This record gives sequence, C-alpha cells and structure tokens, in this order.
Amino acid sequence: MTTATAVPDRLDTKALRAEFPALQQLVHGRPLVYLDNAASSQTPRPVIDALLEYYEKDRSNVHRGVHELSQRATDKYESARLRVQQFLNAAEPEEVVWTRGATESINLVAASWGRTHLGAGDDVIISAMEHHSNIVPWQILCQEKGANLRVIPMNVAGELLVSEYDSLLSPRTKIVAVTQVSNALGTVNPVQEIAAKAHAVGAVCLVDGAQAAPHMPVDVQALGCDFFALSGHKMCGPTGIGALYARRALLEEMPPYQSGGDMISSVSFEKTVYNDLPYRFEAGTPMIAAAIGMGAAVDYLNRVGMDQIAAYEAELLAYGADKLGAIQGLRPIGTAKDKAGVLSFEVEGIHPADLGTILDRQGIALRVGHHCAEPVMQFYGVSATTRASIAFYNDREDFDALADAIETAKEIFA
Ligand code: C6P
Repeated sequence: MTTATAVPDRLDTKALRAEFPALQQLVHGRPLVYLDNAASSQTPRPVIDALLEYYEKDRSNVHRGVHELSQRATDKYESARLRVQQFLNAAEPEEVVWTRGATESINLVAASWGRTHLGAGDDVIISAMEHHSNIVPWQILCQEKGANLRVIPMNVAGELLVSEYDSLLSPRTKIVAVTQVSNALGTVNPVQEIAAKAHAVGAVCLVDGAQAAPHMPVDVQALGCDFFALSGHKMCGPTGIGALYARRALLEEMPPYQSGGDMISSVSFEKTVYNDLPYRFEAGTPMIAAAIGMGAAVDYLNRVGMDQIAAYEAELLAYGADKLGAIQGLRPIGTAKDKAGVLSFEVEGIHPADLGTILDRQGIALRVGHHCAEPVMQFYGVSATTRASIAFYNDREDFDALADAIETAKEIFA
C-alpha cells in the first residue's frame, strides 16, 4: 500500500453519496459514517427504482408466461445476466448462473463439480485466509469423499506464501479454491498466478470474488479461473442475489445442484431431460426482482467506473491506514503490500465488541467479530477484530470521524 498524503477527488463522493438514501440519515443523532461495506454495501437510487419498477409494473414469473408482464420480466431478468457477463468479461451469458450469493455459488461447485470429480486421497487446496463459505463446503466434501483439505499458509502481514503453495500442488490436486481479496485482512491475492499453477497440475481453480468484484475491474478470462463467485449485496445490489461464473465446458458436464422448476426441459415418470445452460442450475422460480436489481447495480458501478473506483479506494485506504496507524495502542491486523477495501485492527485495552458499541453511539457503523474467518483470528491469536471496510462513496472525513471516535473510546476506557 502506498502512503497517501491526499486523496485526489477523482470521484465526486458527495454527489455519489446523495444517490444513496440510507446514507442520508442520522444515527444516534449523528450523520451516519458507513464503514461496513464488506458485510453489505448500500443501495443507490437506480437500483431501488429498478426493484420498484418490477414490483409496480412487471411483477410476474419468468420463462413461463406468454403474457406481456412475463415477457417484460423475462427480458429484464436475462438482460441483467448479460450485464453481469460483460462486467466479468465472461465469454458467454450461459456461463453466468444466478445464485443467492457467493456462499451458494461455492456450495454449487462443491456439490456438483466436487462430488463428481473428487475421490479418496485427492487434494483440495484452499488458503489460510478464507471466509467460512470457502472452507466448510470443501471440508464437508473432503469428509464425504475421503479427500484431503490442504491449506496455503500466510505470513504475519497476511500474504500467502506462494512457495508453500508450490509444494502443496501435485497430481492429486483436483481443485484450488482461494479468495481474491480477504474479507478479514483486505489482502489481494495473486489469483492469476494461483490459477495458472493449479492448471499446470491438471486442477481447476475457483476464485471467491465476493470482496474483489466491488473494488476492482474483474476479467475472469484474464484471471484464467474456472469458477468465480460473487455476491450482489456487496456491490450495491439487492440482498439474496449473486452469481457463479463457470467455464462452459465445466458446466456442460456438471450434474444439477438442485432440481425442479426452471432446470427441467421435460419430465415423465420414466425420465427427466434437463434444461439448457445456465437454467439447468437455476431450479425453481428464481430471485427475479433481485436479479433485475443486480443488473441495475452493475450499470451503476460501470457508470462510476471500476478503474476509477479501484484508484480512488487505493488512495483512500492508504489515507485510512495512516490515520488509524497514528493512534497510540492501535494494532493493524493485515498489513499486506497489496490490499483492497478493508482495514482490520485492535485497540489495546478495549474489546472489539465494546469498541463497536461505542463507535455505533457516535454514528459509525463497522463490523466487530471474527468476520466469518475464524482461522484468520486463530492465526493472529485474537478472538475478534474491529474492521473498517470502504466503498467508493466513503471519504477522508469518514476516517477522520473514526479516528476521533476511537480516541473518545480510549478516554472512556482509560
Ligand atoms: N462476508 C463479511 O462481513 P454471502 O454471505 O454469500 O453473500 O458471502 C459470503 C462471503 C464469501 N466470501 C467472502 C470473501 C466474503 O467476505 C463473504 C461474506 C461478509 O465479511 C459477511 S460474513
């Protein structure tokens, strides 16, 4: 991370913020400082409008009706998929499967691809900084199949030890599943290199992009990954929607994950013929409104510009790291050279739960706890951290307010 003395106003954050109704409120009588974007970002007006329009005008089911409303809903639902395809630079829309979020995307791969490709004695490689959603599905799969879960270790800065990864790889490796950006530390991992090395031993690579997609341009073809998981609610979209990118060749040979409804082409009591891609993996009535809202969210992010977001946030994060780093007794947790979105820390003498409560009383929303990444906490020997996580609508004043509020908390606990 570079040290910034000033964050250039390449983004008009004041104007952007005005488009997010939830950011306009007072919390405990103070203007809201929202620094919990890694848990869930806020929703801009165009996304809310897209949801309203569906409910007020187009509300009906998709792929089922010949009537006007169903046609409109289906067009919007599929057009949202196209926008996600373009956002990720996937080769075709059939490679984008709607899910409820990154967790469901990873479970889909573990249950469908994993169950058919993994056998006793095979290896699944994950990393030391995974979210529980990219640990537990593989643990369950390995237990079921008699396979081994291997873990790429990290150093104290929170950077993966790529040379250790090299020594874990072998012809037994079937899948490597790693996060692009750690939700607990903010580390940006070299996933392009990790994917290439996985391929060199004949394995496939899943990238958990939940914390990457909101902060930087993503090009799944350039990354060379086989699967990419993301969550809509972390990128200005509605809750309950996400996507799985999967290479067509892999999807073609994967068995259904769930069954019924939209994943069917024809059914008799003797035989069921599955639908084409990607519907084969979208059983039942999907999250129609949320998918349409997700399309609007992608449009919104494109309008702001992912390159601009990445550049602006890099400098804002450096400002925040300097600001918090100047507080006596504050220990940053996760000091990787390449970081995005997240600053985790602990403050001497104050439990994160107490700190979070005091900050909340001052209108500052952030997350305290293990961040669903308990192995990361175990590595650092802490039960919890305090985590400030940014979006493009945050600015320097947010970190100034956070630093002042931490000083107030220190006085209370002095
Ligand atoms: N992390 C956080 O506060 P879902 O819940 O399916 O949308 O996303 C799961 C997930 C998967 N991978 C990573 C790297 C994540 O950060 C998350 C969600 C939130 O850090 C909620 S626990």
